Amino acid sequence: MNTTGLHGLAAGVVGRPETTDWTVPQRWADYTAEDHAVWRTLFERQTALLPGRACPEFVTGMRSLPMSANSIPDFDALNEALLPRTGWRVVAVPGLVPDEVFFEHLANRRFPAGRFIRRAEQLDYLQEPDVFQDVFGHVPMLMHPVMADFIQAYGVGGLKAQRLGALPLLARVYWYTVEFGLVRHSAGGLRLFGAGIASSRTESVFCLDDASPHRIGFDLQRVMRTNYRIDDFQQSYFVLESLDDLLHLAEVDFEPLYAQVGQQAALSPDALLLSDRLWHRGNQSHRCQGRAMP
Ligand code: HBI
Repeated sequence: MNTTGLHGLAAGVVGRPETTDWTVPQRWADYTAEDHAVWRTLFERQTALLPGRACPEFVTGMRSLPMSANSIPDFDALNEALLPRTGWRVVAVPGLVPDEVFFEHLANRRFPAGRFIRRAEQLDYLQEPDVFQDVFGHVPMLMHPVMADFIQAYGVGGLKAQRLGALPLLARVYWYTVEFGLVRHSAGGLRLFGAGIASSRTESVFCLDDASPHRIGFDLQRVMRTNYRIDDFQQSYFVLESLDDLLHLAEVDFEPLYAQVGQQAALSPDALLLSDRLWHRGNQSHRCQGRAMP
C-alpha cells in the first residue's frame, strides 16, 4: 500500500507491516556495525555543529537522554527518560506512514520514528525520515513540555483537519515550526529548533547564516498560506518570539482560519508581504531544485 504523506513522499515505501498502527519492533540487536557507524558519523557531525545554533531547550533535552555517538539509541531506553518527563514515547515504524495513522499516534503521545538508518553513501540526503532525523531531530524537543503539548495538539488537529479537507494548511504550520522552525534567542540572534534542520549538517548552517533565505517573524495565518519545499533548503524560515508561542497555537481553534485562508491565494516559499516582520530579507541566491508543495 503506497500512500503519499504531505511531504510528498511515498509512505510505506518499505511495505505495510501487519499491525494496523504500522508499528514494528525496533529489533535493536539487528542493527549492523555499519548502521551504528553511520549513526556515529551523523551524531558527531551534528553535535559539533549545534552549540550556538540549536536553542537551549534542544541542548538540554539532548543532554537528558540516553543518546550518544556510540550506537543507534534503543527506543526502550529513550522512553524510560521521555515517558516520565512529558508522557511521550517513541515507537518504531518502517518509514512514512499514512497521515491518519501518523496523527493518531501523535494525538496519543506516540512519536513514530523510522527504525531504518540511511546508507553511508547517502549521508546528506534521504528519501524519507530515518532513525537519525526522527530521533536525533525530534526527541530532544519532545523532552520540552511546551513542544510535547504542541505536537500532541497537532495530532488531534490533524485528524480534524483531515475531516475538513484542510490538511495542507495545517501541514504548513507543522512544517515551518516542528520541522524547520527558528526561535529568537534571549541573548539576541536566532536559534533553530526544527527537527529537519537540527538533523541536517548543511541546513543547520544555511538556515541561520546564509544570505539567501528570508527570515520572517512567525504569523499563523501567514504560515498557513505559505507553500514549502520538501526536497531542498527552505526559501523562508519563520521565527517564533519564544517557544511558549506554541502554547497559544495549541489552543487556537484553526477551523475559522482554515475557512479564511482557504479563500486566499497560496504564497510561494520565497514570497514577501508588506506586513511581514522581517528579520532578514533574503536574496534568494540559492537556486532550489525540486518541487514546492502544491
Ligand atoms: N509518517 N513516519 C512518519 N513521519 C512523518 O513525519 C510523517 C508521516 N506521515 C505523514 C506525515 N509525516 C505528514 O504528511 C503529516 O505531517 C501531514
